[in-house]
Amino acid sequence: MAPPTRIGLAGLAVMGQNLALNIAEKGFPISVYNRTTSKVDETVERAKQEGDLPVYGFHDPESFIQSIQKPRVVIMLVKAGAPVDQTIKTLSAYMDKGDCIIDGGNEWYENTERREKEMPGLGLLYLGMGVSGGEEGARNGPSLMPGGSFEAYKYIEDILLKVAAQVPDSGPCVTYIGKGGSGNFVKMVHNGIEYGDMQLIAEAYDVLKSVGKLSNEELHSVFSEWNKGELLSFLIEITADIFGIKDDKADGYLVDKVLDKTGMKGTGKWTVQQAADLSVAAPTIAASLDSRFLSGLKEERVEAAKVFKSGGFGDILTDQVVDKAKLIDDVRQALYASKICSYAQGMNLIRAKSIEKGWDLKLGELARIWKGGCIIRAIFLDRIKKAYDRNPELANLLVDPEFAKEIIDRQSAWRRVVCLAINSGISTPGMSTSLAYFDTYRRERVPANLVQAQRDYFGAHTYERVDMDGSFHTEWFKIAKKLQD
Ligand code: NBP
Repeated sequence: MAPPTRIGLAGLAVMGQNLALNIAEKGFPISVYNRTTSKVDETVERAKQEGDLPVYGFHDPESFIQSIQKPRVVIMLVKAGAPVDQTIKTLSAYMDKGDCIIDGGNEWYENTERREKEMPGLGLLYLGMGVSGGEEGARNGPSLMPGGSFEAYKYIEDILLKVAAQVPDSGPCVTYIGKGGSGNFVKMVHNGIEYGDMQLIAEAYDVLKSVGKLSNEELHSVFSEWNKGELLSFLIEITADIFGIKDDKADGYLVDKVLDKTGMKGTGKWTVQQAADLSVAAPTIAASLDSRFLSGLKEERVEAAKVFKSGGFGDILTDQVVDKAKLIDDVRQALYASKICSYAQGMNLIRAKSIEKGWDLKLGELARIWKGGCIIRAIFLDRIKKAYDRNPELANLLVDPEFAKEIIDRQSAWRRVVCLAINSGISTPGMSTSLAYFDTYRRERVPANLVQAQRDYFGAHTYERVDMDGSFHTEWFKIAKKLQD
């Protein structure tokens, strides 16, 4: 079949190439283009190899655009930021009124909103669409988070419904997210939650390995077992796999040879910055970001370890005998309870932004489209969806009756793990701060009264009282001085 094709895709690196093949495989002929033309030929060759898929390659932007049926839709999958602006400029020169551009990258949501505002000047429609699931998801079914022009969404809805991951009982992992940059914002928070999940899993590993002295073989079987229950998820599954993989360059397991330095591309940092801007507490996600920063100080940590070792301060502070089976069960429960806190924070951040921007986002629907395709896919998301179905106005996942019960049932194990880690000198910032989040949120009275009194003392910031309405100020200093005299 010759063009016109149904859709175009520009940007054929890992994500673009795989998404293009996925779209073609679902029966939609697709035109493809990339700045460096060798990637175009590579994609067309792959399409041939993978079953003669209807992928048509173009080396110049004009013939690429002309090959697509009108109104034209082009998905861009290029590096976020300036490359997106440059690609829009290149492609829009040949596009007509009513055509649509979709940015599928991890873009900062305000960039999407700026571009969306510029589009009417060009007569074009615009969508910012989060795509999650990495290379494998893009090829076989990602979770898609399109936001922006609803008209544009409706035009390609049939494609997205087929291309997205399909989850039995809950359908394709795509929904129209909302207006403006909401698709990118939701994808950003998804990534922040992903940071939290990965950190909590890493802490579970550290406690089991460093305190419980579990071998890689034991860790492999523990995580495989966990993946059959409430923790069933993509990240637990790949973690189990990692513990089973031997080094192909030397003796032992590969995981022990990987340098303990975590990279990052920015979406976790944006999530934490947004949480601060919106005054939403997201300590689990922030702890995972801080842990990545600290992991990057490898050389400093090596020196610090020497300083403390020479002072008689070993890596593990206690050498207590632990009951392995009990420890494994406790860590499982601590991981699950911490995860509830992390998701509660992410969801509250999305809700706060939705209110600020008037996006009217449906939190339960987001949990549904994250059930397949994406990195945080997990059986757990079904419970979150049900919690928001029960009460769309739920103030916090922690107070959903089912989650509240789950936390109460697990809190003793959770406290034991955090205490054991602290006493052993093993840092569990994600689990510890999740517990602190829970313990702060569930308490009727917290020591903020003292902080407010201090603020009024030195800055006359005033305070409210528990027993009468109004705003009060006390001359604390004068009274204290009188008492001293
Ligand atoms: P990259 O983010 O590595 O970007 C490479 C692509 O951008 C290539 O096609 C490259 O063209 C193009 N590009 C660049 Br760089 N500068 C350009 C410019 N000035 N003009 C035109 N094209 C330009 O690709 P990726 O890893 O496939 O990711 C694509 C998007 O999807 C990103 O926003 C990423 O954050 C997001 N994402 C990635 C993943 C993942 O797992 N990798 C997952 C989810 C989302 P060239 O070939 O000519 O250099």
